[in-house]
Amino acid sequence: MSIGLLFPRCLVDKRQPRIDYAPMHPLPRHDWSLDESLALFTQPFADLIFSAQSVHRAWHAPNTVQMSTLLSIKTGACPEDCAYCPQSVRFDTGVGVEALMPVAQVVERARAARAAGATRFCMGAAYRSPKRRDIEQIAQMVREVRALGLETCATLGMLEPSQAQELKRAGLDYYNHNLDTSEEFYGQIISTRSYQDRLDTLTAVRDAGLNVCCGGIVGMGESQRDRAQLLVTLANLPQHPESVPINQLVRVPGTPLAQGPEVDPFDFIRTIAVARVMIPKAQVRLSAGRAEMSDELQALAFLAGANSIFYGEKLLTTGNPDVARDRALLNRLGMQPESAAAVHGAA
Ligand code: SAM
Ligand code: DTB
Ligand code: SF4
Repeated sequence: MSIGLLFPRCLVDKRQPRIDYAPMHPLPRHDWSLDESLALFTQPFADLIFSAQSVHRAWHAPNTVQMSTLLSIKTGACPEDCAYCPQSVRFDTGVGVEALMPVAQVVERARAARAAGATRFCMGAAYRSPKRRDIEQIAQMVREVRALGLETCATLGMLEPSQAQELKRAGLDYYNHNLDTSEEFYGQIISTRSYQDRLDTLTAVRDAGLNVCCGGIVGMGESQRDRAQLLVTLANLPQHPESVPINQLVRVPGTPLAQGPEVDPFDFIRTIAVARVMIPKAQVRLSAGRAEMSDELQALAFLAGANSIFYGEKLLTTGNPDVARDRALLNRLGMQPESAAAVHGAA
């Protein structure tokens, strides 16, 4: 192990006052065991944060945050029974039903997101899987949003290979499809589709040449072992996801998980840190749940290796910190948003 991994250079070499950890890290691995993942989770907190921060600095600009804005392009009345979700038709959550948005309206919202400083626009739909005519309309959204110089992301449920290919041809950059939790715990949260269905969609997305955005939710009553196993599954995919959203459950009244226990904030941060260590090149996104988090907890998440957020007042149906609060937080931390120029070379 390099001494640089253990001590900042400023402590081992007095001639170099610059704090530079310059750790030597091996290439990303795809052979993680559950025991190794659990060993990371159970390290003393400071040791885990140090490992995560070291890995983060080896692969990423340490003070840059990628910002995605979400838009629900089709809301509510979803036939699936995901126990966390306010959009399932089975739960009375007060979420209104809205048909697929017209393209022009989506483009207007994307333009506003770009003006506010987002570099990626993520279109979410409450589908089990999209129909042919939906894909045609969404492909047009993708073409027009991408023409604005934004990266495009969509999350539409399960996809057939041909649908993934059509979205790729339209210029889609990322597809979000979360495994949410371990295969073992999954059955307690969702009964209307299998873990294998999720993995099959991830394969279709990858084979179409799309970037994969895949992560999970902390706070559904899962154990540390389930969190560790989810990260093993993600890290052992043939190719790591480019983006890993770590959501804290938003406990929406009317959903079966509304009354669940609160997550220990340190356990949430541990999940981010272990994701950073095991999937080192990915953008690890501090995702849902930020509206309930203090600035200090979010700073800890960045320290643990999160380098991406959802940006804008709304997630899909629930709230998110407003733009002014996020701007102020990044400013106070001396962090900056990923620049638009870094994305497609756009203005
Ligand atoms: N219907 C599609 C699907 O499930 O793949 C796309 C939209 S769905 C809302 C996208 C993701 O949002 C889910 O996989 C889940 O991880 C996350 N999500 C939904 N409700 C949430 C909640 N209450 N708290 C945290 N994350 C949530
Ligand atoms: C993801 O991992 N989280 C986002 C996005 N991918 C689609 C969604 C969070 C949804 C939170 C509940 C809501 O606003 O409806
Ligand atoms: Fe439907 Fe997606 Fe919500 Fe599940 S998470 S109920 S599939 S919108």
